[in-house]
Amino acid sequence: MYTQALDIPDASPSDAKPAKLASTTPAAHAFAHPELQARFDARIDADGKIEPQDWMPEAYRKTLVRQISQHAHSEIVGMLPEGNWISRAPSLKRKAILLAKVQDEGGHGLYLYSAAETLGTSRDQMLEALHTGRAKYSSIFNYPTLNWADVGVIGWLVDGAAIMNQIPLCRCSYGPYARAMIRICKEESFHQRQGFEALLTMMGGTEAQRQMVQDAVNRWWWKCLAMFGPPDTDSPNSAQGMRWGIKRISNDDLRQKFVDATVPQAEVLGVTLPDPDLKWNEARGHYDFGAIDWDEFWATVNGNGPCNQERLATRVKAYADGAWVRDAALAHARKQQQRALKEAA
Ligand code: FAQ
Repeated sequence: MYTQALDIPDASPSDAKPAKLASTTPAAHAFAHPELQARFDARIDADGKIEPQDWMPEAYRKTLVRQISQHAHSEIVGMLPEGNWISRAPSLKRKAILLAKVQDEGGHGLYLYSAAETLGTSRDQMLEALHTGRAKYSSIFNYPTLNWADVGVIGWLVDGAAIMNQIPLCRCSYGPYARAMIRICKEESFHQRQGFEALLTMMGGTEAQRQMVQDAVNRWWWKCLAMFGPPDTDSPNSAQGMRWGIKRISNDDLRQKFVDATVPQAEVLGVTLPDPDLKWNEARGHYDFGAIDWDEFWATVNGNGPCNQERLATRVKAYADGAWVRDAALAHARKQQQRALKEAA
């Protein structure tokens, strides 16, 4: 269903582009390592990969740690809204699918923390930033899942938006992140399809079930459009991220691709997307859509969404409750190491 090519669109659907592409690196750093900088720039310009052992500008490293750790946190916090429904799934089949999906999200978080660790930041540092509210995670996971249809809609729309954003990341210039994304995207594709299929089943059911789906779509649609991040004109990180080959397609272009791909799917389902301004624009060759409430988005990103406190508190408690597992694993590793040393002596 989501088979977008890994290419950059030649014609931009949006008028607003990230302003001027910034230079690759802060001048002072380039001055300190001119040869290394030149080699790095050449590799980026040739669309090559940067690996952990390669020299890289500190700003590139910092940007990657920021983005990859936020992405990892999103996957881990993203387990919570759907995890809430595992014990209440309507059938054994739906429960098994949901269990697998939520476990996948946990796995994605772990691949991503590992990718970020290759940049020299420890998992403890990243988790500390999350638990103290310094690190961001996706706005979308701060909304409640009120009924079973929300689980289907998260698969269809949230995973659908995530795939649209993540397929281009498979070509990210940083090797470990790009490689992690390939596997993640394959799994996200299953997540999206199972959500669509669950909704299709409900839409073929009773009037009450159809209303549940429509209600869930009404509540999630605009939040999913905001997930792609602020408009290109208000996106401070985009220009540099694109220059470095970390981001490949801008926030607005991805949002537009998502709308264009999703409208026909909504027609197949028989649901109405809650936007009176949504209509095909023949001249642009894209759907026009209404204005996103960016005040609500920023309030949520800044900690004031409906579930921010609950989500963070749940993660902090899970981390504290898991302390004995980490202690036991460390004690076991120490014992193994001592045994190996004794045997070698
Ligand atoms: N929520 O200058 P930009 C998933 C922040 S995974 C919160 O445009 P950038 C799977 C942004 O960080 C979903 N904050 O930033 C799943 C920046 O703040 P900073 C997560 C947001 O980095 C499905 C500021 O706004 N996916 O769903 C959001 O160039 C179902 C200015 O923004 C990823 O993380 C937001 N929505 O572009 C799991 C993908 N948008 O850091 C469970 C990787 C923007 O300067 C169930 N990340 N901000 O303090 C990316 O592609 C990029 O980082 C963007 C933002 C596109 C998210």
